[in-house]
Amino acid sequence: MIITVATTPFEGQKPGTSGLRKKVTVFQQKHYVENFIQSIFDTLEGYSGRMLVIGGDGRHHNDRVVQTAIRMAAANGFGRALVGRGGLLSTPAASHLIRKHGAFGGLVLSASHNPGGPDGDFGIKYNAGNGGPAPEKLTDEIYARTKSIGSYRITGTPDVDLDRLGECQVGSMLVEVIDPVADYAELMQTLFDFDAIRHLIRSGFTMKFDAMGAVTGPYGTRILEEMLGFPRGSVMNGTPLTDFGGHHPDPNLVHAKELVAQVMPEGGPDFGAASDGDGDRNLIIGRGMYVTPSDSLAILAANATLTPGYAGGLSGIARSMPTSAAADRVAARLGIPCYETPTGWKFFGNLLDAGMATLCGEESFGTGSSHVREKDGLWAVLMWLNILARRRQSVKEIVTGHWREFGRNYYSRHDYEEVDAEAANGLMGALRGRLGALVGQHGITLADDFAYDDPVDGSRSTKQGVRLLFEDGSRIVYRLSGTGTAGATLRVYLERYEPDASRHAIDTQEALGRLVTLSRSLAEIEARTGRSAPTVIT
Ligand code: VG1
Ligand code: CO
Repeated sequence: MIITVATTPFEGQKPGTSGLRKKVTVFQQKHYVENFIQSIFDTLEGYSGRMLVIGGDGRHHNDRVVQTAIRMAAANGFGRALVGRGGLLSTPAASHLIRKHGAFGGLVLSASHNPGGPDGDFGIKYNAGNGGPAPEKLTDEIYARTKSIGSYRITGTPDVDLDRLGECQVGSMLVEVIDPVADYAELMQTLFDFDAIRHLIRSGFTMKFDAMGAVTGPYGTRILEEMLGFPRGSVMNGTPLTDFGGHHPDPNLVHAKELVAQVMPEGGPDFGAASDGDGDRNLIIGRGMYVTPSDSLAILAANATLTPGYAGGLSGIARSMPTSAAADRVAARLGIPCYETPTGWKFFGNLLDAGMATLCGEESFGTGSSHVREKDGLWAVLMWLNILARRRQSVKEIVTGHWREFGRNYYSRHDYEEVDAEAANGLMGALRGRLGALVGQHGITLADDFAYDDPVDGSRSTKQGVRLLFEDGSRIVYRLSGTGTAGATLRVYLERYEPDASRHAIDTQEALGRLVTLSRSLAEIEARTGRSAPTVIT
């Protein structure tokens, strides 16, 4: 039943910040998916007879790749495959399943926040036995293998019926199609006080959750509406569609505008939230108050003990380097360490496994904890709901109160999307070449290219973003995206700390105005890319 198919390498099968991401049309080339999956299997050792978790965010091509992955897992000697019904699994749910069942690893099919549909993007990520994204060492090995691959193994078996729960045999591998939501929902109940949230709802508290036509629809509907009792319709865009209903499933103020328009005005619901394509990101808003992801991490950390899962306190906090230092202030107050890692969730894995950090966050709408090894959108929503249920204050009151206590880190990210790749690399190269010369200018006290030494395994990751630190504690950070599929995206991160509560109500872009102007001139953004302004501001 096992067929060995001869193949030749494809160029550019290099995993980026989070897996291999390309246009759907690239993945549709004959052997493209097979080459990459076989390269993953060839790089792993000891999986014979073990379990593989398989699922994705339901975007175009998901169904085909799930079937291919099942056949290849069977042909390569896995003993069992756990597959979400309909081929669906959110990224955090997949992480949980790997951990819960002691699986060898998992394949998560998603291009996350990137657009879907036949002309959109597709992606494949490999998660290891701890439930977390493959570390850099492993993705480097996988990439090396893609360059020399000569054949792959696959069974000649028919498609598995993914819509029917239950077991079936594919070659010598047992396939189990499971409810994608059940285990995850059970885990959430162990972390949060669902009764307290039910009380809050009965007192008249309202919310809207925007699943953006992506994978969190079934998770949000089951947990928020059916289990907690929010009225039907609280979840919007709750049916996963192959093109996300035309949504760009990136939960920020620009792409979640339907939600923002409902929640921000007077008379809107008390709380609004959204998640991305694969369910690992979160957007949190209250009436008249957008919570930046950096602030959200800090506020969750400061209030964590109000929730059952974290009542015993936190061992530490970790944030990606470009994320604001708001969480650092909370960590200092709590007397726990705060770690600064490169961008991408894979860098949190070791800290979580070692019990050194409990909460982690990224400025890119990613927050999570030691409950899984991925960022987790609905987890963040439920943690906010639990805190709101205990504090009985509005989101706005909680956020402004936090600023009064800890000071406010004004924060914004400016993205220059799809710029010419050569120009973008030239810009970064020029900045790197001038690091020494920049110190002393404009109050810059430190200019470097961020490098990270993992405190657990000692590995070093270099070139993780150019940082400019100013004498008043402000920062500008420049890095190129590792998740885009067309040209290059330059991300510029801006941060300024304001301790004075009488200056906490300034518009963010205005508060950061001087830094914004400087960020453009210092890096010669317009001269080098032809862009006088960013395409997305968050
Ligand atoms: C972006 C974010 C990063 C995040 C990554 C994956 O990466 O900046 O913080 O971990 O996306 O998120 P980049 O390299 O484009 O800046 V997800 O939800 O798209 O898997
Ligand atoms: Co995502």
